[in-house]
Amino acid sequence: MFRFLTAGESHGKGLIAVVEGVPAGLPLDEDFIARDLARRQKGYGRGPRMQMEKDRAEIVSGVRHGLTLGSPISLHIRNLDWENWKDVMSIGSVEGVVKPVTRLRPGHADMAGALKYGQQDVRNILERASARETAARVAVGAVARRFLQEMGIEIHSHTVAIGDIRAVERHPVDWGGVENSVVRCADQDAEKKMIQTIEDAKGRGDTLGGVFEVMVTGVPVGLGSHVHWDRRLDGRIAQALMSINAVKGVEIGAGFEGVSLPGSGFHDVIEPGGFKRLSNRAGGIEGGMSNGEPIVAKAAVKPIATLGNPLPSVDLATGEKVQAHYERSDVCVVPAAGVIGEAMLAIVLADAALEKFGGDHMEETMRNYQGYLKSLEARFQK
Ligand code: EPS
Repeated sequence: MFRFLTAGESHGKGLIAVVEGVPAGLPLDEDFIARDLARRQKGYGRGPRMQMEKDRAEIVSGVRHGLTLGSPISLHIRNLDWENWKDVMSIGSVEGVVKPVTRLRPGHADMAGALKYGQQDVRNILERASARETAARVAVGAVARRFLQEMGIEIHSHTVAIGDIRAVERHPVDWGGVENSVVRCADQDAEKKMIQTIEDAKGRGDTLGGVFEVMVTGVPVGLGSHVHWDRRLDGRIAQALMSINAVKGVEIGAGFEGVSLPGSGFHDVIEPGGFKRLSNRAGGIEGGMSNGEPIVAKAAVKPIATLGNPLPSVDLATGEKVQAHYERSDVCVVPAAGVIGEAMLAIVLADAALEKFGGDHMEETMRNYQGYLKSLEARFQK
Protein backbone atom coordinates (compact mmCIF):
# COMPACT_ATOMS: atom_id res chain seq x y z
CA MET A 1 0.00 0.00 0.00
CA PHE A 2 2.85 2.36 0.94
CA ARG A 3 5.56 1.73 -1.63
CA PHE A 4 8.81 3.47 -2.41
CA LEU A 5 11.93 3.26 -4.50
CA THR A 6 15.19 5.12 -4.01
CA ALA A 7 17.92 5.90 -6.54
CA GLY A 8 21.34 7.48 -6.32
CA GLU A 9 25.03 6.82 -5.81
CA SER A 10 26.97 7.96 -2.74
CA HIS A 11 29.14 10.47 -4.65
CA GLY A 12 26.75 11.05 -7.54
CA LYS A 13 24.58 14.12 -8.03
CA GLY A 14 22.11 13.12 -5.35
CA LEU A 15 19.44 10.78 -4.09
CA ILE A 16 15.89 10.42 -5.31
CA ALA A 17 12.90 8.69 -3.75
CA VAL A 18 9.43 8.09 -5.15
CA VAL A 19 6.74 7.34 -2.57
CA GLU A 20 3.38 5.96 -3.52
CA GLY A 21 0.22 5.21 -1.55
CA VAL A 22 -0.05 8.26 0.72
CA PRO A 23 -3.71 9.41 0.78
CA ALA A 24 -4.60 12.94 -0.34
CA GLY A 25 -5.01 15.67 2.24
CA LEU A 26 -2.05 14.89 4.54
CA PRO A 27 -0.19 18.03 5.65
CA LEU A 28 3.46 17.67 4.60
CA ASP A 29 6.36 20.11 4.24
CA GLU A 30 10.11 19.99 3.67
CA ASP A 31 10.97 21.22 7.17
CA PHE A 32 9.27 18.20 8.73
CA ILE A 33 11.41 15.85 6.60
CA ALA A 34 14.54 17.93 7.27
CA ARG A 35 14.26 17.29 11.01
CA ASP A 36 14.81 13.53 10.61
CA LEU A 37 17.49 14.03 7.96
CA ALA A 38 19.44 16.21 10.41
CA ARG A 39 19.03 13.62 13.19
CA ARG A 40 20.49 10.93 10.91
CA GLN A 41 23.55 13.05 10.20
CA LYS A 42 24.51 13.35 13.86
CA GLY A 43 26.20 10.83 16.12
CA TYR A 44 29.65 10.61 17.65
CA GLY A 45 31.98 8.58 15.45
CA ARG A 46 30.86 9.86 12.06
CA GLY A 47 33.54 10.66 9.49
CA PRO A 48 34.34 13.89 7.60
CA ARG A 49 31.59 13.34 5.01
CA MET A 50 28.86 14.36 7.44
CA GLN A 51 30.51 17.79 7.82
CA MET A 52 30.21 18.26 4.06
CA GLU A 53 26.56 17.32 3.63
CA LYS A 54 23.56 19.36 4.80
CA ASP A 55 20.84 16.93 3.85
CA ARG A 56 17.54 18.46 2.82
CA ALA A 57 14.88 16.79 0.70
CA GLU A 58 13.20 18.92 -1.90
CA ILE A 59 9.61 17.83 -2.52
CA VAL A 60 9.38 17.69 -6.31
CA SER A 61 5.85 16.33 -6.72
CA GLY A 62 2.78 14.99 -4.96
CA VAL A 63 2.18 17.97 -2.65
CA ARG A 64 0.27 21.20 -3.35
CA HIS A 65 -0.33 24.09 -0.94
CA GLY A 66 1.05 22.00 1.92
CA LEU A 67 -1.20 18.97 1.39
CA THR A 68 -0.52 15.65 -0.34
CA LEU A 69 -2.42 15.03 -3.58
CA GLY A 70 -2.59 11.23 -3.50
CA SER A 71 -0.20 11.20 -6.45
CA PRO A 72 3.40 9.91 -6.16
CA ILE A 73 5.50 12.06 -3.84
CA SER A 74 9.01 12.49 -5.21
CA LEU A 75 11.92 13.72 -3.14
CA HIS A 76 15.37 14.93 -4.14
CA ILE A 77 18.39 15.21 -1.83
CA ARG A 78 21.46 16.80 -3.37
CA ASN A 79 24.91 15.39 -2.57
CA LEU A 80 27.00 18.46 -1.80
CA ASP A 81 30.17 16.32 -2.08
CA TRP A 82 29.32 15.74 -5.78
CA GLU A 83 31.33 18.89 -6.60
CA ASN A 84 34.50 16.94 -5.65
CA TRP A 85 33.60 13.80 -7.60
CA LYS A 86 32.42 15.22 -10.94
CA ASP A 87 35.04 13.36 -12.98
CA VAL A 88 35.10 10.15 -10.97
CA MET A 89 31.29 9.92 -11.03
CA SER A 90 30.67 11.58 -14.41
CA ILE A 91 27.56 10.27 -16.19
CA GLY A 92 29.28 10.70 -19.56
CA SER A 93 32.67 9.26 -20.49
CA VAL A 94 35.65 11.33 -19.36
CA GLU A 95 39.03 12.04 -20.88
CA GLY A 96 41.94 10.28 -19.23
CA VAL A 97 41.86 7.37 -16.85
CA VAL A 98 39.93 7.37 -13.58
CA LYS A 99 41.83 5.05 -11.26
CA PRO A 100 39.67 2.02 -10.45
CA VAL A 101 39.17 0.70 -6.92
CA THR A 102 40.37 -2.91 -6.89
CA ARG A 103 41.38 -3.66 -3.29
CA LEU A 104 38.39 -5.50 -1.85
CA ARG A 105 37.15 -4.59 1.65
CA PRO A 106 36.17 -7.66 3.69
CA GLY A 107 32.67 -7.10 5.06
CA HIS A 108 31.52 -4.68 2.33
CA ALA A 109 29.62 -5.45 -0.90
CA ASP A 110 32.87 -5.10 -2.90
CA MET A 111 33.73 -8.74 -3.67
CA ALA A 112 30.29 -10.29 -4.16
CA GLY A 113 29.08 -7.22 -6.09
CA ALA A 114 32.07 -7.03 -8.45
CA LEU A 115 31.87 -10.75 -9.24
CA LYS A 116 28.08 -10.79 -9.61
CA TYR A 117 27.84 -7.65 -11.78
CA GLY A 118 30.98 -8.38 -13.82
CA GLN A 119 32.79 -5.21 -12.70
CA GLN A 120 36.53 -4.49 -12.86
CA ASP A 121 36.13 -1.30 -10.77
CA VAL A 122 34.66 -1.85 -7.31
CA ARG A 123 33.41 1.76 -7.33
CA ASN A 124 30.61 0.55 -9.62
CA ILE A 125 29.37 -1.46 -6.63
CA LEU A 126 30.38 0.52 -3.56
CA GLU A 127 28.70 3.72 -4.68
CA ARG A 128 25.24 2.19 -4.43
CA ALA A 129 26.06 -0.19 -1.57
CA SER A 130 27.07 2.82 0.54
CA ALA A 131 24.87 3.74 3.48
CA ARG A 132 24.46 7.15 1.86
CA GLU A 133 21.28 5.64 0.39
CA THR A 134 19.73 5.60 3.86
CA ALA A 135 19.32 9.39 3.69
CA ALA A 136 16.64 8.77 1.05
CA ARG A 137 15.02 6.13 3.25
CA VAL A 138 14.91 8.52 6.18
CA ALA A 139 13.18 11.12 3.97
CA VAL A 140 10.61 8.48 2.95
CA GLY A 141 10.29 7.43 6.59
CA ALA A 142 9.48 11.02 7.55
CA VAL A 143 6.55 10.98 5.12
CA ALA A 144 5.35 7.74 6.74
CA ARG A 145 5.89 9.24 10.20
CA ARG A 146 3.79 12.28 9.26
CA PHE A 147 0.97 9.95 8.18
CA LEU A 148 1.18 7.88 11.39
CA GLN A 149 1.13 11.04 13.54
CA GLU A 150 -2.49 11.53 12.48
CA MET A 151 -3.28 8.30 14.38
CA GLY A 152 -1.18 9.30 17.39
CA ILE A 153 1.56 6.78 16.54
CA GLU A 154 4.99 7.96 17.75
CA ILE A 155 8.37 6.39 16.98
CA HIS A 156 11.60 6.77 18.98
CA SER A 157 14.97 5.05 19.01
CA HIS A 158 18.02 4.93 21.23
CA THR A 159 21.43 3.33 21.40
CA VAL A 160 21.57 0.31 23.69
CA ALA A 161 25.21 -0.71 23.10
CA ILE A 162 28.35 0.42 21.31
CA GLY A 163 31.18 -2.11 21.13
CA ASP A 164 31.26 -3.82 24.53
CA ILE A 165 29.66 -0.86 26.38
CA ARG A 166 26.02 -1.53 27.23
CA ALA A 167 23.60 1.08 28.59
CA VAL A 168 21.50 0.37 31.66
CA GLU A 169 17.95 0.19 30.30
CA ARG A 170 15.50 2.37 32.24
CA HIS A 171 11.76 2.61 31.58
CA PRO A 172 10.25 4.92 30.57
CA VAL A 173 13.15 5.99 28.38
CA ASP A 174 14.15 9.67 28.70
CA TRP A 175 13.66 10.51 24.99
CA GLY A 176 14.69 14.14 25.53
CA GLY A 177 17.96 12.88 27.00
CA VAL A 178 18.42 10.56 24.02
CA GLU A 179 17.98 13.41 21.52
CA ASN A 180 20.54 15.52 23.43
CA SER A 181 23.11 12.72 23.60
CA VAL A 182 25.84 12.54 20.94
CA VAL A 183 25.53 8.75 20.94
CA ARG A 184 21.71 8.83 21.34
CA CYS A 185 21.91 7.15 24.77
CA ALA A 186 20.19 8.53 27.90
CA ASP A 187 22.48 6.61 30.30
CA GLN A 188 25.13 9.29 30.88
CA ASP A 189 27.66 6.87 32.38
CA ALA A 190 27.40 4.60 29.37
CA GLU A 191 27.50 7.63 27.05
CA LYS A 192 30.91 8.68 28.41
CA LYS A 193 32.28 5.16 28.02
CA MET A 194 30.82 4.87 24.50
CA ILE A 195 32.54 8.10 23.44
CA GLN A 196 35.83 6.84 24.90
CA THR A 197 35.57 3.45 23.21
CA ILE A 198 34.86 5.17 19.85
CA GLU A 199 37.93 7.38 20.36
CA ASP A 200 40.04 4.30 21.20
CA ALA A 201 38.82 2.46 18.10
CA LYS A 202 39.54 5.52 15.95
CA GLY A 203 43.08 5.66 17.36
CA ARG A 204 43.62 2.05 16.33
CA GLY A 205 42.17 2.65 12.85
CA ASP A 206 39.33 0.33 13.81
CA THR A 207 35.50 0.52 13.78
CA LEU A 208 32.71 -0.40 16.19
CA GLY A 209 29.21 -1.83 15.97
CA GLY A 210 26.45 -1.98 18.54
CA VAL A 211 22.74 -2.28 19.16
CA PHE A 212 19.88 0.19 18.73
CA GLU A 213 16.30 -0.15 19.87
CA VAL A 214 13.18 1.30 18.23
CA MET A 215 9.98 1.82 20.22
CA VAL A 216 6.60 2.68 18.74
CA THR A 217 3.67 3.84 20.86
CA GLY A 218 0.03 4.40 19.97
CA VAL A 219 -0.22 1.43 17.60
CA PRO A 220 -3.79 0.10 17.55
CA VAL A 221 -4.50 -3.61 17.99
CA GLY A 222 -4.60 -5.49 14.70
CA LEU A 223 -1.99 -4.17 12.26
CA GLY A 224 -0.50 -7.06 10.26
CA SER A 225 -2.14 -10.46 10.09
CA HIS A 226 -1.71 -14.09 11.13
CA VAL A 227 -3.12 -15.45 7.86
CA HIS A 228 -0.02 -15.45 5.61
CA TRP A 229 3.72 -15.43 6.27
CA ASP A 230 4.26 -12.20 4.36
CA ARG A 231 1.52 -10.32 6.20
CA ARG A 232 2.96 -10.97 9.67
CA LEU A 233 3.98 -7.63 11.15
CA ASP A 234 7.03 -9.00 13.01
CA GLY A 235 8.32 -10.60 9.81
CA ARG A 236 7.88 -7.35 7.91
CA ILE A 237 9.65 -5.38 10.63
CA ALA A 238 12.53 -7.87 10.74
CA GLN A 239 13.02 -7.59 6.98
CA ALA A 240 12.86 -3.81 7.07
CA LEU A 241 15.42 -3.52 9.87
CA MET A 242 17.66 -6.23 8.43
CA SER A 243 17.77 -4.29 5.14
CA ILE A 244 19.61 -1.41 6.83
CA ASN A 245 23.29 -1.47 5.87
CA ALA A 246 25.44 -3.33 8.44
CA VAL A 247 22.49 -4.80 10.40
CA LYS A 248 23.19 -8.44 11.24
CA GLY A 249 20.49 -9.28 13.78
CA VAL A 250 16.93 -8.28 14.70
CA GLU A 251 15.03 -8.99 17.88
CA ILE A 252 11.36 -8.28 18.70
CA GLY A 253 10.53 -7.84 22.39
CA ALA A 254 12.42 -10.18 24.73
CA GLY A 255 13.82 -11.95 21.64
CA PHE A 256 16.99 -13.98 22.16
CA GLU A 257 17.33 -13.44 25.92
CA GLY A 258 13.66 -14.24 26.56
CA VAL A 259 14.03 -17.84 25.38
CA SER A 260 15.67 -18.87 28.65
CA LEU A 261 12.37 -18.16 30.47
CA PRO A 262 9.63 -20.78 30.73
CA GLY A 263 6.30 -19.99 29.06
CA SER A 264 4.81 -19.01 32.41
CA GLY A 265 7.50 -16.34 32.82
CA PHE A 266 7.60 -15.16 29.23
CA HIS A 267 4.03 -14.46 28.15
CA ASP A 268 2.35 -11.16 28.98
CA VAL A 269 -0.69 -11.78 31.18
CA ILE A 270 -3.90 -10.17 29.84
CA GLU A 271 -5.67 -7.85 32.28
CA PRO A 272 -9.42 -7.19 32.30
CA GLY A 273 -10.72 -3.74 31.28
CA GLY A 274 -9.06 -3.00 27.95
CA PHE A 275 -6.96 -6.14 27.42
CA LYS A 276 -3.87 -4.40 28.85
CA ARG A 277 -0.62 -6.18 29.84
CA LEU A 278 1.64 -5.81 32.85
CA SER A 279 4.72 -6.75 30.80
CA ASN A 280 5.67 -6.53 27.12
CA ARG A 281 8.03 -9.40 26.35
CA ALA A 282 6.11 -9.96 23.10
CA GLY A 283 7.34 -6.53 21.95
CA GLY A 284 3.79 -5.49 21.03
CA ILE A 285 3.23 -8.26 18.49
CA GLU A 286 1.43 -11.59 18.88
CA GLY A 287 0.46 -13.87 16.00
CA GLY A 288 1.97 -11.45 13.51
CA MET A 289 -0.41 -8.67 14.66
CA SER A 290 0.08 -5.60 16.84
CA ASN A 291 -1.54 -6.23 20.25
CA GLY A 292 -1.88 -2.60 21.38
CA GLU A 293 1.29 -2.55 23.49
CA PRO A 294 4.33 -0.54 22.31
CA ILE A 295 6.20 -2.22 19.47
CA VAL A 296 9.79 -2.80 20.56
CA ALA A 297 12.51 -4.01 18.20
CA LYS A 298 16.28 -4.13 18.52
CA ALA A 299 18.86 -4.40 15.75
CA ALA A 300 22.49 -5.50 15.94
CA VAL A 301 24.79 -3.36 13.78
CA LYS A 302 28.14 -4.87 12.82
CA PRO A 303 31.29 -2.72 12.91
CA ILE A 304 31.47 -0.97 9.55
CA ALA A 305 33.76 -2.54 6.98
CA THR A 306 35.97 0.38 5.94
CA LEU A 307 38.91 0.31 8.37
CA GLY A 308 41.55 3.02 8.79
CA ASN A 309 43.95 0.16 9.50
CA PRO A 310 42.77 -2.12 6.69
CA LEU A 311 42.50 -5.91 6.86
CA PRO A 312 44.49 -8.18 4.54
CA SER A 313 42.60 -8.81 1.33
CA VAL A 314 42.94 -9.57 -2.38
CA ASP A 315 43.29 -7.24 -5.37
CA LEU A 316 40.42 -7.84 -7.80
CA ALA A 317 42.66 -7.07 -10.83
CA THR A 318 45.73 -9.15 -9.94
CA GLY A 319 44.45 -11.72 -7.42
CA GLU A 320 47.41 -10.78 -5.22
CA LYS A 321 47.43 -10.24 -1.49
CA VAL A 322 46.98 -6.53 -0.58
CA GLN A 323 45.56 -4.36 2.17
CA ALA A 324 41.89 -3.45 1.73
CA HIS A 325 40.85 -0.09 0.23
CA TYR A 326 40.60 2.99 2.51
CA GLU A 327 39.84 6.63 1.67
CA ARG A 328 38.01 7.98 4.69
CA SER A 329 35.17 6.60 6.75
CA ASP A 330 33.03 6.62 9.85
CA VAL A 331 34.18 4.83 13.02
CA CYS A 332 30.73 4.06 14.40
CA VAL A 333 27.27 4.53 12.84
CA VAL A 334 25.05 3.00 15.54
CA PRO A 335 23.40 6.33 16.60
CA ALA A 336 22.54 7.16 12.98
CA ALA A 337 21.35 3.60 12.37
CA GLY A 338 18.73 4.06 15.12
CA VAL A 339 17.23 7.00 13.19
CA ILE A 340 17.20 4.86 10.04
CA GLY A 341 15.51 2.11 12.08
CA GLU A 342 12.76 4.57 13.03
CA ALA A 343 12.25 5.34 9.34
CA MET A 344 12.00 1.66 8.40
CA LEU A 345 9.50 1.01 11.23
CA ALA A 346 7.47 4.03 10.09
CA ILE A 347 7.38 2.69 6.54
CA VAL A 348 6.24 -0.80 7.63
CA LEU A 349 3.59 0.61 9.97
CA ALA A 350 2.27 3.13 7.44
CA ASP A 351 1.92 0.25 4.99
CA ALA A 352 0.12 -1.92 7.57
CA ALA A 353 -2.14 0.97 8.66
CA LEU A 354 -3.11 1.70 5.05
CA GLU A 355 -3.80 -2.00 4.52
CA LYS A 356 -6.19 -1.92 7.53
CA PHE A 357 -7.83 1.47 7.08
CA GLY A 358 -7.36 2.27 3.37
CA GLY A 359 -8.70 5.55 2.04
CA ASP A 360 -7.89 7.82 -0.89
CA HIS A 361 -8.23 10.96 1.24
CA MET A 362 -7.11 11.35 4.85
CA GLU A 363 -10.71 12.07 5.86
CA GLU A 364 -11.71 8.64 4.64
CA THR A 365 -8.67 6.99 6.26
CA MET A 366 -9.37 8.68 9.59
CA ARG A 367 -13.10 7.86 9.42
CA ASN A 368 -12.20 4.18 9.02
CA TYR A 369 -9.61 4.43 11.81
CA GLN A 370 -12.02 6.16 14.24
CA GLY A 371 -14.79 3.68 13.39
CA TYR A 372 -12.45 0.78 14.18
CA LEU A 373 -11.41 2.35 17.50
CA LYS A 374 -15.08 2.79 18.42
CA SER A 375 -15.81 -0.86 17.72
CA LEU A 376 -12.83 -1.85 19.90
CA GLU A 377 -13.99 0.42 22.73
CA ALA A 378 -17.38 -1.26 22.70
CA ARG A 379 -15.62 -4.60 23.22
CA PHE A 380 -13.33 -3.20 25.96
CA GLN A 381 -16.40 -2.21 27.98
CA LYS A 382 -17.80 -5.76 28.01
C1 EPS B 1 29.93 5.00 3.64
C2 EPS B 1 31.15 5.70 3.67
C3 EPS B 1 31.22 7.12 4.08
C4 EPS B 1 30.02 7.46 4.93
C5 EPS B 1 28.80 7.09 4.15
C6 EPS B 1 28.68 5.60 4.08
O1 EPS B 1 31.11 8.01 2.98
P1 EPS B 1 32.40 8.58 2.21
O2 EPS B 1 32.94 7.41 1.44
O3 EPS B 1 31.85 9.65 1.29
O4 EPS B 1 33.33 9.12 3.24
O5 EPS B 1 30.05 8.80 5.33
O6 EPS B 1 27.64 7.61 4.73
C7 EPS B 1 27.07 8.71 4.16
C8 EPS B 1 27.58 9.40 3.16
C9 EPS B 1 25.78 9.06 4.77
O7 EPS B 1 25.13 10.02 4.31
O8 EPS B 1 25.40 8.37 5.73
C10 EPS B 1 29.87 3.60 3.20
O9 EPS B 1 30.83 3.10 2.61
O10 EPS B 1 28.84 2.91 3.42
